[in-house]
Amino acid sequence: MSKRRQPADASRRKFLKGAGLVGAAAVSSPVAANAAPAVPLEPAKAALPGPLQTAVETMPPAKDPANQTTSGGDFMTDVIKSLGMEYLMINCASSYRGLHEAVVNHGNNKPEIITCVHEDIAVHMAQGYAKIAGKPAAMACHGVVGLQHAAMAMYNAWCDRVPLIVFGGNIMEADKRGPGAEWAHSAVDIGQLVREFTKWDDQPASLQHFAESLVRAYKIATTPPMGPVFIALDAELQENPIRDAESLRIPKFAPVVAPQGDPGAIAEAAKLLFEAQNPLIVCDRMARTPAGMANLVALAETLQCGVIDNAGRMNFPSRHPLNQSFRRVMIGQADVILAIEMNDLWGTLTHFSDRIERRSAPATKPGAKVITLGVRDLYLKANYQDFGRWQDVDLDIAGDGEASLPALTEAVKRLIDDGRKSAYAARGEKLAAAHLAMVERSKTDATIGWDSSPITTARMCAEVYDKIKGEDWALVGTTIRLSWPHRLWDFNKPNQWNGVSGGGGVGYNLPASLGAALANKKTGRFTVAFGGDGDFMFNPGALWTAAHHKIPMLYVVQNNRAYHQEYMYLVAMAARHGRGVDRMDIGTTIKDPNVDYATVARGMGVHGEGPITDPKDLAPALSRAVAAVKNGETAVVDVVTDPR
Ligand SMILES: Cc1ncc(C[n+]2csc(CCOP(=O)(O)OP(=O)(O)O)c2C)c(N)n1
Ligand SMILES: [Mg+2]
Repeated sequence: MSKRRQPADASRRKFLKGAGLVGAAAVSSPVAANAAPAVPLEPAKAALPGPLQTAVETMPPAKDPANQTTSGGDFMTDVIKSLGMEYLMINCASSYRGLHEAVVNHGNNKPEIITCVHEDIAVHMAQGYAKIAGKPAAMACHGVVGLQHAAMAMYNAWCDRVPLIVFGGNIMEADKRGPGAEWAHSAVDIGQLVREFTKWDDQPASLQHFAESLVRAYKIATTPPMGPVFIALDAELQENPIRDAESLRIPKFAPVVAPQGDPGAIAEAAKLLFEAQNPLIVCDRMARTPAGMANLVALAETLQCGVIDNAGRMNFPSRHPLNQSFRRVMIGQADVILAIEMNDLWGTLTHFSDRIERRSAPATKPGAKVITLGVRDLYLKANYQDFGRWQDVDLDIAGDGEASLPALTEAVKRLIDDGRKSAYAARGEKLAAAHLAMVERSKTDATIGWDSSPITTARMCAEVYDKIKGEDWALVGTTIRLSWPHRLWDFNKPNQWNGVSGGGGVGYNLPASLGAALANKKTGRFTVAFGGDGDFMFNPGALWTAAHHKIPMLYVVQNNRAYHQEYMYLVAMAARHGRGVDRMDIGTTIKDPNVDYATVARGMGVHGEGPITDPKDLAPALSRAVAAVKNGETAVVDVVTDPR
């Protein structure tokens, strides 16, 4: 008999019981070796006194639990694997312990479990991953408490139209719930917590129901407009033996072929664009696959028109001569605007200010025609208002942007004759010159304050680019309003960029970048990201996951020691109210004490550099960090920047 199984000293047991210091199961578990195994209650969980102990001590012995040779979780694992999901991001919890154990043992850790220290990290990782991998990851969380932590990240993914499969453990049958926490963690309708920002949810009541619901959920999540879905996992269903193995069937998944715009409407759009003097393309969450960028380049080159890319995805090469993203003035010059998969069309076509009072005016010129192409409005919900303000349009084509572009390009090509071709070429040359001027201006602007300390964000971005431009790099995160990479770097490949948070929920950048890095790890792509210090402080624990799972990533903390955006809002508010701005750092700064992010990083087991205040120290620190990343590590570089 092992020492661990020695019966506890009777008087000590009595004392501990009396003091209420240990749970009932902990007291009663050291049974004699030859006694029938006790009901395997969870130690110390729900440490309720008195009645529970009586119940435990008088419980009849259970049937030998080892007789169970299958579990519902095994079948669930098989269904998850059948959909090709590679990863399961989790923060472990008893409400889905059946699935967890089955994934590890029955599935041989496939899908691979990614251990996360907060549900917000797990969901954001899955969001960042999906945008690079082009397919969803699964995420599992603990009943209503885990799901409440997951919720804001799910909202970001919802606003970002990113497919995620979120599982939440639940115990549906009240008579099966153990005392204490299992009640507090269960719900009658757990999906209700996140229903307003998921595309679909279900609570399967049988294993076959689970299989059909998961395949349906996967299909719904990955059909444009994409989004997160939620499946409640009943604990009994996961943990109990499979009783009806012969009748269980994994449904066949056939991905939906993305819907294309109606041919008549496409022809009409082509005619409007063909005839326009100054056609303009604006786009946002357009490229879903590597084909997206090439499709957009083909249309823009056919028309020789400008493209304003709001950069929700890697839509258009940054150095393409037709890229006019930093020339918003073009919106006011265009006579026909084609808006593809726009998130906030009104916001893009409108001047808005809230500095004196909230005011707006159209940025378009009177009579300009607006064509929309996309699936954005095919699936909306009422409560959350992320659909943005109403925008008048002239031709509204429902169809996936990326999938509809080739037909539109062909329709334009059919209209173009030689005369038009030369007019288009002249238009393209003017745009190319304007693009070059824009790039040159960016380079000049970037030199302002080059040697100053704190370091300018322009210099930070230029120095980072210098170190990574020879790699097969992907930028997978930037701080709010950090436009220098898109102004200075040469983005020319699909997946070199994957957009932003979607819902503007801070805490996205660090874990989502890590999720993207996980997807990039397979391809050997070098992952780089910038993140604010404020964002970092929401989820620093993501770095532990980076170390534990050996995910390489260069993460540059733009450390302005503030929630600077909010600081600026406060300054504007004080100015508007005619009051002083000298106390605006109250509640908006992260100093006194300053956070040492490199030390935090090292504490989590990843490489740390900084804080870097002298710009001359930046290049050597980045070299060391890049070397660490190439060695398979995550490296954090803390750059103390000016507030811009
Ligand atoms: C969950 C959440 N909390 C608060 C905010 C409000 N907010 C918007 S920007 C911002 C500052 C973020 O700080 P940091 O990442 O350092 O970026 P900075 O503004 O300093 O560039 C905050 C707190 C938010 N958008 N989301
Ligand atoms: Mg900041």
